[in-house]
Amino acid sequence: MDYLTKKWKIWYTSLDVNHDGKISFEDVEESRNKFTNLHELVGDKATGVKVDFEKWWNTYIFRTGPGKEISEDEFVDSLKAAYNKDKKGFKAEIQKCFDEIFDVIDTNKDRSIELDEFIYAFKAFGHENEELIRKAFALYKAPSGLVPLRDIVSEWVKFITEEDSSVSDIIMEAFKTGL
Ligand SMILES: [Ca+2]
Ligand SMILES: [Ca+2]
Repeated sequence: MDYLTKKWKIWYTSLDVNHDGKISFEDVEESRNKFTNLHELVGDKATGVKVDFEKWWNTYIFRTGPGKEISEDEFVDSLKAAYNKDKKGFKAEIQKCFDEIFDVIDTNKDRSIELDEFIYAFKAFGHENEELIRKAFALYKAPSGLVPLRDIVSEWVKFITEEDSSVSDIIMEAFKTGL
């Protein structure tokens, strides 16, 4: 459980887009604005992405109520409760969580993530160090430069749900670099 708790805290920090120490609706606004600006989305596409972002945050991140500021303790406690109640159900929820966000991040809808999509996604979530983002992308060892959506999602699901710290974990490695 300690290992999972440690990773959930890293996840919490990674979602604090404006780096003010808490997750609030401001992080939703900032992430979706950055994302649409970086991809230069306009009109219906921009609106669709903004709606999808808000829905994702409300469904999976604001665990105490839609758009309601959530502290690190509340976030971790809520994940812990869900995990302890039903591990299989928790894993299924996290699978959906990352399926949904990567569907949005895959802007060209080719069911894979290329370097630019990867960089824009991390930048949208407040991670600006492009060198570290590039290094993290390289961890996927994608010879074609395209990481299939299912591979990228399964790594995130492992990061959030795997309690065995001896299992190799790309996301954990990436965050260890200071990403
Ligand atoms: Ca914040
Ligand atoms: Ca893509």
